[in-house]
Amino acid sequence: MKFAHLADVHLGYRQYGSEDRALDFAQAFKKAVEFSISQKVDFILIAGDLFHKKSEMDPITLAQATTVLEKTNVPVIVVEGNHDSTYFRERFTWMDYLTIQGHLINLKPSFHDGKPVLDEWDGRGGSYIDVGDARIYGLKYYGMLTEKILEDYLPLVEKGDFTIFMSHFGIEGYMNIYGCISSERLYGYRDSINYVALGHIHRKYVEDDFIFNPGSLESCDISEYSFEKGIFVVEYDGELSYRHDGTFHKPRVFRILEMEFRSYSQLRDELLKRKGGPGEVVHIKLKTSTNIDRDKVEKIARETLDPLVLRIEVDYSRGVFQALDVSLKDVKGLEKNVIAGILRGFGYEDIAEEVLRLKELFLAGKLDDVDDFVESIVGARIKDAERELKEEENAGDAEDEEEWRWWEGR
Ligand SMILES: [Mn+2]
Repeated sequence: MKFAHLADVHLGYRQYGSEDRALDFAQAFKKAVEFSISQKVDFILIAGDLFHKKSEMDPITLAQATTVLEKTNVPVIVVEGNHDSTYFRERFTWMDYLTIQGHLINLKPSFHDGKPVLDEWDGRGGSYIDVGDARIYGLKYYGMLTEKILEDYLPLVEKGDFTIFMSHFGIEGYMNIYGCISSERLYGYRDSINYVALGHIHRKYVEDDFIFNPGSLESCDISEYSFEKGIFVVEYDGELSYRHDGTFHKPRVFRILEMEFRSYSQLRDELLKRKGGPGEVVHIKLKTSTNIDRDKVEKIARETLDPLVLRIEVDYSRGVFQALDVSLKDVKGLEKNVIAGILRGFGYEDIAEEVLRLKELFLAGKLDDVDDFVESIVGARIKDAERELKEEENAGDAEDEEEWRWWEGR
Protein backbone atom coordinates (compact mmCIF):
# COMPACT_ATOMS: atom_id res chain seq x y z
CA MET A 1 0.00 0.00 0.00
CA LYS A 2 1.26 3.44 -0.90
CA PHE A 3 -0.13 6.90 -0.29
CA ALA A 4 0.76 10.58 -0.43
CA HIS A 5 0.19 12.91 2.49
CA LEU A 6 -0.01 16.62 1.83
CA ALA A 7 -1.35 19.56 3.80
CA ASP A 8 -1.72 23.34 3.82
CA VAL A 9 -2.08 23.93 0.11
CA HIS A 10 -3.74 27.34 0.56
CA LEU A 11 -5.21 27.56 -2.96
CA GLY A 12 -6.39 31.05 -3.77
CA TYR A 13 -3.92 32.86 -1.58
CA ARG A 14 -3.09 36.12 -3.36
CA GLN A 15 -0.15 36.79 -1.11
CA TYR A 16 0.86 40.48 -1.07
CA GLY A 17 -2.02 41.02 -3.47
CA SER A 18 -0.03 39.20 -6.15
CA GLU A 19 -1.80 37.10 -8.79
CA ASP A 20 1.53 35.44 -9.51
CA ARG A 21 1.68 34.23 -5.93
CA ALA A 22 -1.81 32.72 -6.24
CA LEU A 23 -0.54 30.93 -9.36
CA ASP A 24 2.45 29.63 -7.38
CA PHE A 25 0.12 27.98 -4.88
CA ALA A 26 -1.96 26.48 -7.71
CA GLN A 27 1.12 25.18 -9.52
CA ALA A 28 2.45 23.62 -6.32
CA PHE A 29 -0.84 21.80 -5.78
CA LYS A 30 -1.07 20.59 -9.36
CA LYS A 31 2.48 19.27 -9.30
CA ALA A 32 2.05 17.64 -5.88
CA VAL A 33 -0.98 15.69 -7.09
CA GLU A 34 0.60 14.78 -10.45
CA PHE A 35 3.76 13.68 -8.65
CA SER A 36 1.71 11.54 -6.24
CA ILE A 37 -0.02 9.84 -9.17
CA SER A 38 3.35 9.24 -10.85
CA GLN A 39 4.45 7.48 -7.67
CA LYS A 40 1.53 5.07 -8.14
CA VAL A 41 -0.13 5.84 -4.83
CA ASP A 42 -3.40 4.17 -3.88
CA PHE A 43 -4.83 7.34 -2.36
CA ILE A 44 -3.95 10.91 -1.48
CA LEU A 45 -4.48 12.57 1.89
CA ILE A 46 -4.90 16.33 2.28
CA ALA A 47 -4.78 17.19 5.97
CA GLY A 48 -6.59 20.52 5.84
CA ASP A 49 -6.24 24.04 4.43
CA LEU A 50 -6.75 23.05 0.81
CA PHE A 51 -8.13 26.55 0.36
CA HIS A 52 -6.96 29.81 1.83
CA LYS A 53 -10.32 31.49 2.37
CA LYS A 54 -13.34 29.82 3.88
CA SER A 55 -16.13 31.83 2.36
CA GLU A 56 -14.97 34.08 -0.44
CA MET A 57 -14.41 31.46 -3.12
CA ASP A 58 -13.63 32.85 -6.55
CA PRO A 59 -14.06 31.07 -9.90
CA ILE A 60 -10.34 30.89 -10.64
CA THR A 61 -9.50 29.17 -7.36
CA LEU A 62 -12.35 26.70 -7.76
CA ALA A 63 -11.16 25.94 -11.29
CA GLN A 64 -7.62 25.44 -10.02
CA ALA A 65 -8.90 22.82 -7.60
CA THR A 66 -11.31 21.03 -9.96
CA THR A 67 -9.04 20.83 -13.01
CA VAL A 68 -6.47 19.02 -10.89
CA LEU A 69 -8.89 16.83 -8.96
CA GLU A 70 -11.00 15.70 -11.93
CA LYS A 71 -7.90 14.16 -13.53
CA THR A 72 -6.99 12.27 -10.38
CA ASN A 73 -7.73 8.56 -10.63
CA VAL A 74 -7.27 7.67 -6.94
CA PRO A 75 -9.39 8.72 -3.93
CA VAL A 76 -8.45 12.11 -2.47
CA ILE A 77 -9.35 12.07 1.20
CA VAL A 78 -9.48 15.35 3.09
CA VAL A 79 -10.31 17.04 6.38
CA GLU A 80 -11.14 20.72 6.76
CA GLY A 81 -8.55 23.04 8.24
CA ASN A 82 -9.04 26.37 9.95
CA HIS A 83 -8.89 28.04 6.55
CA ASP A 84 -11.59 25.77 5.12
CA SER A 85 -14.31 25.94 7.76
CA THR A 86 -15.52 27.62 10.89
CA TYR A 87 -15.19 25.29 13.84
CA PHE A 88 -18.58 25.36 15.46
CA ARG A 89 -21.29 25.96 12.97
CA GLU A 90 -21.97 22.97 10.77
CA ARG A 91 -21.79 24.81 7.53
CA PHE A 92 -21.61 23.47 4.07
CA THR A 93 -18.05 24.12 2.90
CA TRP A 94 -16.32 24.15 -0.47
CA MET A 95 -14.79 20.81 0.51
CA ASP A 96 -18.36 19.47 0.86
CA TYR A 97 -19.19 20.91 -2.54
CA LEU A 98 -16.19 19.15 -4.13
CA THR A 99 -17.24 15.97 -2.33
CA ILE A 100 -20.71 16.12 -3.88
CA GLN A 101 -19.04 16.68 -7.26
CA GLY A 102 -17.19 13.39 -6.68
CA HIS A 103 -13.72 14.95 -6.39
CA LEU A 104 -13.07 14.56 -2.65
CA ILE A 105 -13.95 12.46 0.36
CA ASN A 106 -14.38 14.93 3.19
CA LEU A 107 -14.23 13.01 6.47
CA LYS A 108 -15.82 14.44 9.61
CA PRO A 109 -17.62 12.94 12.59
CA SER A 110 -21.22 13.62 13.44
CA PHE A 111 -22.09 14.61 16.99
CA HIS A 112 -24.75 13.27 19.34
CA ASP A 113 -25.26 15.02 22.68
CA GLY A 114 -21.92 16.75 22.19
CA LYS A 115 -20.05 13.46 21.68
CA PRO A 116 -18.53 12.41 18.35
CA VAL A 117 -20.01 9.42 16.56
CA LEU A 118 -17.79 7.63 14.04
CA ASP A 119 -19.79 6.41 11.05
CA GLU A 120 -18.41 4.72 7.99
CA TRP A 121 -18.30 6.77 4.78
CA ASP A 122 -21.56 6.27 2.86
CA GLY A 123 -20.70 8.21 -0.27
CA ARG A 124 -21.86 11.53 1.17
CA GLY A 125 -20.55 11.71 4.70
CA GLY A 126 -18.81 9.80 7.44
CA SER A 127 -15.75 9.88 9.61
CA TYR A 128 -13.82 6.89 8.30
CA ILE A 129 -13.30 5.03 5.05
CA ASP A 130 -11.55 1.83 4.04
CA VAL A 131 -9.32 2.04 0.97
CA GLY A 132 -7.69 -1.29 0.28
CA ASP A 133 -6.01 -2.38 3.50
CA ALA A 134 -6.00 1.10 4.94
CA ARG A 135 -8.63 2.55 7.24
CA ILE A 136 -8.59 6.33 7.36
CA TYR A 137 -10.26 8.34 10.11
CA GLY A 138 -10.75 12.08 9.76
CA LEU A 139 -11.34 14.94 12.15
CA LYS A 140 -11.56 18.53 10.98
CA TYR A 141 -10.08 21.53 12.79
CA TYR A 142 -11.77 22.32 16.11
CA GLY A 143 -9.43 24.96 17.50
CA MET A 144 -9.49 25.20 21.27
CA LEU A 145 -11.92 22.28 21.46
CA THR A 146 -9.48 19.87 19.83
CA GLU A 147 -8.11 18.39 23.03
CA LYS A 148 -11.58 17.76 24.45
CA ILE A 149 -12.86 16.22 21.20
CA LEU A 150 -9.78 14.00 20.84
CA GLU A 151 -10.51 12.57 24.29
CA ASP A 152 -13.89 11.37 23.04
CA TYR A 153 -12.88 10.56 19.45
CA LEU A 154 -9.66 8.56 19.73
CA PRO A 155 -10.97 5.75 22.00
CA LEU A 156 -13.59 5.04 19.29
CA VAL A 157 -10.94 4.39 16.61
CA GLU A 158 -10.90 0.72 15.66
CA LYS A 159 -7.70 -0.85 14.54
CA GLY A 160 -7.61 -1.97 10.92
CA ASP A 161 -4.68 -3.53 9.01
CA PHE A 162 -3.20 -0.08 8.72
CA THR A 163 -5.03 2.72 10.50
CA ILE A 164 -4.54 6.38 9.73
CA PHE A 165 -5.88 9.21 11.83
CA MET A 166 -5.93 12.48 9.88
CA SER A 167 -6.59 15.89 11.40
CA HIS A 168 -5.62 19.55 11.38
CA PHE A 169 -3.91 20.75 14.55
CA GLY A 170 -0.41 21.53 15.78
CA ILE A 171 1.81 19.49 18.06
CA GLU A 172 3.55 21.40 20.84
CA GLY A 173 7.18 22.28 20.38
CA TYR A 174 7.46 23.00 16.66
CA MET A 175 6.11 26.49 16.36
CA ASN A 176 4.95 29.07 18.78
CA ILE A 177 1.27 29.10 17.90
CA TYR A 178 -1.74 28.96 20.15
CA GLY A 179 -3.75 25.79 20.72
CA CYS A 180 -1.18 23.06 20.06
CA ILE A 181 -1.62 19.58 21.53
CA SER A 182 1.01 17.63 23.44
CA SER A 183 2.04 14.56 21.44
CA GLU A 184 1.57 12.53 24.67
CA ARG A 185 -2.17 12.79 24.02
CA LEU A 186 -1.72 10.64 20.90
CA TYR A 187 0.87 8.13 22.06
CA GLY A 188 -1.74 6.33 24.18
CA TYR A 189 -3.41 5.21 20.93
CA ARG A 190 -0.43 3.60 19.25
CA ASP A 191 -2.10 0.21 19.52
CA SER A 192 -4.98 1.27 17.31
CA ILE A 193 -3.36 3.94 15.11
CA ASN A 194 -0.36 3.41 12.80
CA TYR A 195 -0.04 6.82 11.22
CA VAL A 196 -1.17 10.24 12.43
CA ALA A 197 -1.51 12.49 9.37
CA LEU A 198 -1.51 16.14 10.38
CA GLY A 199 -1.56 19.58 8.87
CA HIS A 200 -1.71 23.09 10.32
CA ILE A 201 1.89 23.90 11.18
CA HIS A 202 3.63 24.97 7.98
CA ARG A 203 6.78 23.11 8.82
CA LYS A 204 7.79 19.50 8.26
CA TYR A 205 8.12 17.26 11.30
CA VAL A 206 7.96 13.57 12.14
CA GLU A 207 7.68 12.23 15.65
CA ASP A 208 8.72 8.67 16.36
CA ASP A 209 7.58 7.39 12.93
CA PHE A 210 4.06 7.94 14.26
CA ILE A 211 3.09 11.60 13.92
CA PHE A 212 3.64 13.15 10.49
CA ASN A 213 3.25 16.76 9.37
CA PRO A 214 4.48 17.58 5.85
CA GLY A 215 4.35 21.41 6.05
CA SER A 216 3.11 23.67 3.28
CA LEU A 217 4.11 23.65 -0.41
CA GLU A 218 4.81 27.39 -0.55
CA SER A 219 5.61 30.01 2.10
CA CYS A 220 2.39 31.51 3.42
CA ASP A 221 4.40 33.86 5.57
CA ILE A 222 7.92 35.21 5.40
CA SER A 223 8.73 33.35 8.62
CA GLU A 224 8.34 30.09 6.69
CA TYR A 225 10.77 30.80 3.90
CA SER A 226 13.60 28.62 5.20
CA PHE A 227 11.45 25.55 5.89
CA GLU A 228 11.79 22.49 3.71
CA LYS A 229 8.66 22.15 1.56
CA GLY A 230 7.07 18.98 0.25
CA ILE A 231 4.82 15.99 0.85
CA PHE A 232 5.21 12.56 2.40
CA VAL A 233 5.22 9.51 0.18
CA VAL A 234 4.47 6.58 2.46
CA GLU A 235 4.61 2.86 1.87
CA TYR A 236 3.41 0.03 4.09
CA ASP A 237 4.01 -3.65 3.39
CA GLY A 238 4.07 -4.84 7.00
CA GLU A 239 6.84 -2.29 7.59
CA LEU A 240 6.43 1.46 7.35
CA SER A 241 8.74 3.41 5.07
CA TYR A 242 8.41 7.01 4.01
CA ARG A 243 10.19 9.99 2.58
CA HIS A 244 9.55 13.72 2.50
CA ASP A 245 9.78 14.83 -1.11
CA GLY A 246 9.71 18.31 -2.61
CA THR A 247 11.52 17.62 -5.86
CA PHE A 248 8.38 18.18 -7.94
CA HIS A 249 8.15 21.91 -7.23
CA LYS A 250 10.55 24.75 -6.63
CA PRO A 251 8.88 27.13 -4.16
CA ARG A 252 9.12 30.86 -4.71
CA VAL A 253 12.33 32.19 -3.20
CA PHE A 254 12.02 34.68 -0.36
CA ARG A 255 15.01 36.87 0.38
CA ILE A 256 15.47 39.03 3.45
CA LEU A 257 18.10 41.72 3.08
CA GLU A 258 19.00 43.50 6.28
CA MET A 259 21.36 46.41 5.93
CA GLU A 260 22.36 49.80 7.24
CA PHE A 261 21.49 52.70 5.04
CA ARG A 262 24.31 55.17 4.50
CA SER A 263 23.65 56.56 1.04
CA TYR A 264 21.67 55.69 -2.05
CA SER A 265 24.79 54.66 -3.96
CA GLN A 266 25.92 52.46 -1.06
CA LEU A 267 22.43 50.90 -1.05
CA ARG A 268 22.66 50.14 -4.77
CA ASP A 269 26.11 48.54 -4.40
CA GLU A 270 25.00 46.47 -1.41
CA LEU A 271 21.87 45.23 -3.24
CA LEU A 272 23.90 44.28 -6.33
CA LYS A 273 26.27 42.31 -4.10
CA ARG A 274 23.50 40.43 -2.32
CA LYS A 275 20.93 39.96 -5.08
CA GLY A 276 19.60 36.56 -6.13
CA GLY A 277 17.70 35.82 -9.32
CA PRO A 278 14.77 37.81 -10.71
CA GLY A 279 11.21 37.17 -9.52
CA GLU A 280 11.91 36.71 -5.83
CA VAL A 281 9.87 37.98 -2.91
CA VAL A 282 12.28 40.46 -1.37
CA HIS A 283 12.03 42.03 2.07
CA ILE A 284 14.49 44.83 2.62
CA LYS A 285 15.03 45.89 6.21
CA LEU A 286 16.89 49.16 6.34
CA LYS A 287 18.42 50.57 9.48
CA THR A 288 18.96 54.26 9.43
CA SER A 289 19.25 57.31 11.60
CA THR A 290 18.34 59.78 8.90
CA ASN A 291 15.14 60.36 7.00
CA ILE A 292 15.14 58.45 3.74
CA ASP A 293 13.07 58.69 0.60
CA ARG A 294 11.13 55.44 0.33
CA ASP A 295 10.22 55.98 -3.31
CA LYS A 296 13.86 56.38 -4.18
CA VAL A 297 14.81 53.24 -2.23
CA GLU A 298 12.04 51.33 -4.00
CA LYS A 299 13.16 52.53 -7.42
CA ILE A 300 16.76 51.47 -6.77
CA ALA A 301 15.66 48.08 -5.39
CA ARG A 302 13.38 47.37 -8.38
CA GLU A 303 16.09 48.29 -10.84
CA THR A 304 18.80 46.18 -9.21
CA LEU A 305 16.80 43.13 -8.04
CA ASP A 306 13.85 42.79 -10.44
CA PRO A 307 11.72 41.24 -7.66
CA LEU A 308 8.21 39.78 -7.96
CA VAL A 309 7.21 41.42 -4.69
CA LEU A 310 9.16 44.10 -2.89
CA ARG A 311 8.66 44.97 0.77
CA ILE A 312 10.64 47.72 2.40
CA GLU A 313 10.80 48.13 6.14
CA VAL A 314 12.66 51.06 7.61
CA ASP A 315 13.94 50.80 11.14
CA TYR A 316 14.60 54.22 12.55
CA SER A 317 15.41 52.93 16.04
CA ARG A 318 18.98 54.10 15.66
CA GLY A 319 17.57 57.56 15.25
CA VAL A 320 15.54 57.22 18.45
CA PHE A 321 18.57 56.21 20.44
CA GLN A 322 20.56 58.98 18.92
CA ALA A 323 17.96 61.38 20.17
CA LEU A 324 19.60 60.85 23.56
CA ASP A 325 22.39 63.07 22.31
CA VAL A 326 19.99 65.95 22.86
CA SER A 327 20.63 67.56 26.23
CA LEU A 328 18.60 65.82 28.90
CA LYS A 329 17.51 69.23 30.15
CA ASP A 330 15.77 69.79 26.84
CA VAL A 331 12.87 67.48 27.73
CA LYS A 332 10.65 68.86 24.98
CA GLY A 333 13.31 68.43 22.34
CA LEU A 334 13.97 64.91 23.56
CA GLU A 335 10.27 64.02 23.52
CA LYS A 336 9.86 65.41 20.04
CA ASN A 337 12.81 63.40 18.77
CA VAL A 338 11.48 60.18 20.28
CA ILE A 339 7.98 60.72 18.89
CA ALA A 340 9.35 61.64 15.48
CA GLY A 341 11.42 58.43 15.50
CA ILE A 342 8.43 56.28 16.41
CA LEU A 343 6.24 57.92 13.76
CA ARG A 344 8.88 57.39 11.11
CA GLY A 345 9.17 53.76 12.18
CA PHE A 346 5.47 53.36 11.37
CA GLY A 347 5.90 55.06 8.04
CA TYR A 348 4.25 58.37 8.99
CA GLU A 349 5.68 61.64 7.84
CA ASP A 350 7.05 64.09 10.34
CA ILE A 351 4.02 65.13 12.37
CA ALA A 352 5.76 65.13 15.77
CA GLU A 353 5.04 68.84 16.16
CA GLU A 354 1.30 68.26 15.67
CA VAL A 355 1.22 65.25 17.98
CA LEU A 356 2.89 67.23 20.76
CA ARG A 357 0.51 70.15 20.26
CA LEU A 358 -2.44 67.75 20.57
CA LYS A 359 -0.99 66.26 23.72
CA GLU A 360 -0.66 69.74 25.25
CA LEU A 361 -4.23 70.64 24.38
CA PHE A 362 -5.55 67.36 25.82
CA LEU A 363 -3.57 67.75 29.02
CA ALA A 364 -4.86 71.29 29.40
CA GLY A 365 -8.40 70.00 28.86
CA LYS A 366 -8.97 72.42 25.96
CA LEU A 367 -11.17 70.07 23.97
CA ASP A 368 -12.68 72.79 21.79
CA ASP A 369 -9.20 73.80 20.78
CA VAL A 370 -8.48 70.14 19.99
CA ASP A 371 -11.43 70.15 17.60
CA ASP A 372 -10.30 73.33 15.91
CA PHE A 373 -6.76 72.10 15.63
CA VAL A 374 -7.73 68.74 14.13
CA GLU A 375 -10.12 70.43 11.75
CA SER A 376 -7.45 72.81 10.55
CA ILE A 377 -5.09 69.92 9.82
CA VAL A 378 -7.64 67.54 8.38
CA GLY A 379 -9.30 70.26 6.35
CA ALA A 380 -6.02 71.08 4.69
CA ARG A 381 -5.31 67.39 4.07
CA ILE A 382 -8.72 66.79 2.56
CA LYS A 383 -8.17 69.69 0.16
CA ASP A 384 -4.81 68.19 -0.81
CA ALA A 385 -6.34 64.76 -1.31
CA GLU A 386 -9.17 66.15 -3.42
CA ARG A 387 -6.71 67.96 -5.61
CA GLU A 388 -4.61 64.80 -6.05
CA LEU A 389 -7.69 62.75 -6.88
CA LYS A 390 -8.72 65.24 -9.55
CA GLU A 391 -5.28 65.12 -11.10
CA GLU A 392 -5.34 61.31 -11.09
CA GLU A 393 -8.80 61.24 -12.65
CA ASN A 394 -7.68 63.52 -15.43
CA ALA A 395 -4.66 61.33 -16.03
CA GLY A 396 -6.96 58.27 -16.03
CA ASP A 397 -9.22 59.83 -18.65
CA ALA A 398 -6.24 60.44 -20.87
CA GLU A 399 -5.17 56.80 -20.47
CA ASP A 400 -8.65 55.50 -21.25
CA GLU A 401 -8.75 57.53 -24.38
CA GLU A 402 -5.41 56.19 -25.49
CA GLU A 403 -6.52 52.62 -24.83
CA TRP A 404 -9.70 53.17 -26.76
CA ARG A 405 -7.74 54.55 -29.71
CA TRP A 406 -5.51 51.52 -29.57
CA TRP A 407 -8.50 49.20 -29.87
CA GLU A 408 -10.07 51.26 -32.57
CA GLY A 409 -6.84 51.22 -34.54
CA ARG A 410 -6.74 47.43 -34.66
MN1 LIG B 1 -2.45 26.29 7.00
